[in-house]
Amino acid sequence: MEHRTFCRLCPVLCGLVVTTEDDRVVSVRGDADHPLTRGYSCPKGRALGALHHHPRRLDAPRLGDEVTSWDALLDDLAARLRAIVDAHGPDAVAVYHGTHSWNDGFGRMRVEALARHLRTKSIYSAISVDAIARLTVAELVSGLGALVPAIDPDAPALTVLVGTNPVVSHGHAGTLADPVRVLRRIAQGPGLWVLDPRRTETARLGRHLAVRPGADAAVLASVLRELLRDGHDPQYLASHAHADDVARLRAAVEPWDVARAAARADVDERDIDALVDAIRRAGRVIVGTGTGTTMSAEANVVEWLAWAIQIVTGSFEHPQGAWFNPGAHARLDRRDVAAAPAEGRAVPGAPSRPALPGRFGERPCAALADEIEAGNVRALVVVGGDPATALPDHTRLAPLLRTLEVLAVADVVETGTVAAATHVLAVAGPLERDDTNWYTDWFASAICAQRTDAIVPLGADRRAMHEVFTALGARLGLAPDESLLRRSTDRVPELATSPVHLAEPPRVRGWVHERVLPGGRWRVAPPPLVEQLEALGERARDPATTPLVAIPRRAPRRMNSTLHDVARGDDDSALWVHPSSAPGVTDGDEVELSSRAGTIRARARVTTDIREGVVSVPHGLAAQNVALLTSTDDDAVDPLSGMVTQSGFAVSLRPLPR
Ligand SMILES: Nc1nc2c(c(=O)[nH]1)N[C@H]1C(S)=C(S)[C@@H](COP(=O)(O)OP(=O)(O)OC[C@H]3O[C@@H](n4cnc5c(=O)[nH]c(N)nc54)[C@H](O)[C@@H]3O)O[C@H]1N2
Ligand SMILES: Nc1nc2c(c(=O)[nH]1)N[C@H]1C(S)=C(S)[C@@H](COP(=O)(O)OP(=O)(O)OC[C@H]3O[C@@H](n4cnc5c(=O)[nH]c(N)nc54)[C@H](O)[C@@H]3O)O[C@H]1N2
Ligand code: SF4
Ligand SMILES: [Mo]
Repeated sequence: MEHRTFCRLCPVLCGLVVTTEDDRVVSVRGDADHPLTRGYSCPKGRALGALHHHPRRLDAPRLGDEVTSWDALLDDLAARLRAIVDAHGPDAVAVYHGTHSWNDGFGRMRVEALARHLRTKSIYSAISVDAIARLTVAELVSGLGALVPAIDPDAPALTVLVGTNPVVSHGHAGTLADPVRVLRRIAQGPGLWVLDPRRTETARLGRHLAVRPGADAAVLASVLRELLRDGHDPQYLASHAHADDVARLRAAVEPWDVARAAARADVDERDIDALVDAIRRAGRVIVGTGTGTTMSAEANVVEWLAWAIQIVTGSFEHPQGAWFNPGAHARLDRRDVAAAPAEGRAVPGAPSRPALPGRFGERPCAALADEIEAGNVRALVVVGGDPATALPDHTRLAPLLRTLEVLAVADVVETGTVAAATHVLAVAGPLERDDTNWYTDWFASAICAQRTDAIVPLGADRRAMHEVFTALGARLGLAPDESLLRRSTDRVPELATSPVHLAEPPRVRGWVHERVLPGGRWRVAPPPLVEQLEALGERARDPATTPLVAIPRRAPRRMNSTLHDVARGDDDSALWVHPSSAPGVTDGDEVELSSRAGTIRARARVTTDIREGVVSVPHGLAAQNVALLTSTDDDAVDPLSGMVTQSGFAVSLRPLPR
């Protein structure tokens, strides 16, 4: 039997054809008739069958290690949560949304409804260890944190990528199907520039600047400084920014001349000059960032400067610039959006770390260990995430997870977090559930709503996540929601007759200028970001003086920790290091990498594809868990966003005896 569905491993949302024999998935391939992705798929999506039949698939609900019935599990869980709320208040029950929380549309709707019903403010998600700089800057500059600037694959434009490797990742915020084809077209046409300490698959397609980590802001500031002299669009700026903001922006980047930026980034001045010239010639530009920058200590500043370059050149929503996906379900382009005040909407993050902000209805993951230690969080409900692998300060957090009165984990396979769980919720995987891209439509490369039916029957004693949380909610006084599975068809009526609705036109431009920007103007120089740029200039620790820093990277055949152990998923665990930064280490040697927080062991890949002074560490592995190296100390957390530094932190490397 052949079934059509869409992939729920990442927000590219590829259309797939899944072939089954009885209840076995025998093959998964791209769907050539799918209007959004036209046959494209990647090795992760094609491994969905391997995930479904994973040797350590969760088959049944468990109380700790004891298999039980769903009724017994949910009765016990509900009683414990109720008791904790009664004794300690609702914030003692925390929820952590991981990657596959967003990807299970109906499931997440029910989890959110339950969290609202309980009135807990202890909401955590991977956003605060991934991309919070992006939302923070979007909110400060535009008034709307949900804005995601994206490449239009059908309208190639001059593109500068900073700290992102879309050939592997398919993009960080705005995503790309078939990235090699799209990026090659950009490189051969208007031009592709890639700033990355590593010569990545993406860097090979365009012009590569092997910048030193921690110096992206300097490079972008110098580019902006030059463009503000010659290369911006004065008419656009006069009508879409406040003159005093533009003056402050000019003053903020003034100290960053090209020579200073080049020295800090350890790149040739002529390369920066050439980049400026390319932007001047094209007139408009897309500057896309990624986790290489959102995880760095300068994340907010980089993000802001990337936006500012696009604003001063009048590029946003221009046919040769980035567009903003209004969401296929929300269609923000069809309503009025209330902009956040200029200072944003931060609230105190968590009682034990009051200096860290809470943003967008969430508390920062950086505070989670402290919250557990302080007894503020006593129950943690983990939804589609693996905090034991993904969250920082593993050395402290992992033992604390085991002290929780309740650790309820909704997952599909055994993980480090499941091993510590008191309540294991064996939920449906992507092929076993009805679904909608309700939460991930923002990131697709076009305005596209999708729904799918389950295409294989629920195996063993698993339950769909929305049913599990509906049943748990019922025990805690939350009424079921009969309209749940109709929500996407109610919002997008076309989905009632077709599983994919690609909007016409598939991309809209102009709605942010018309509906979002207060008075039609960008706030191009938010004071907290100007201050952070100033501090960067004064920072005592110049990146040049740190001999070795660690930077993150993604692997082609797994999705963070998912698929690391099936379908050739574990093929990318090596630490990339330049020969001059690893004296005495030969390619393939076992090495030890240490930070002030901890140590991991891995194989070294000694290569000139990475610049000196940098070691590239994969994310998502349990054996080489990079979270052992990260810290949540105050100096490792950004005070404006609550983001933990996971890129560009100091490490040392030593060979292990052969
Ligand atoms: N040091 C360091 N830390 C990092 C990063 C880094 O690069 N370096 N990266 C950060 C980033 S960008 C992110 S997004 C986070 C990721 O943080 P998490 O989302 O917590 O981690 P994942 O590894 O994506 O965990 C996903 C979990 O979902 C489960 N799963 C898979 N499919 C399904 C499903 O259909 N339903 C359910 N319920 N569960 C499912 C998987 O088995 C896995 O346990 O980690 C962050 N942490
Ligand atoms: N195949 C695959 N795809 C994925 C994932 C996966 O695990 N596997 N994870 C998904 C998730 S959760 C996310 S968040 C996205 C992330 O998507 P991306 O942000 O594109 O992630 P990466 O592919 O790791 O690319 C980050 C790049 O930044 C570079 N870098 C590191 N530090 C710095 C720095 O200081 N400056 C500069 N200029 N560059 C730096 C790294 O060398 C790396 O090449 O990918 C998603 N897609
Ligand atoms: S690119 Fe993303 S959506 Fe497409 S097949 Fe790969 S994991 Fe699935
Ligand atoms: Mo992520």
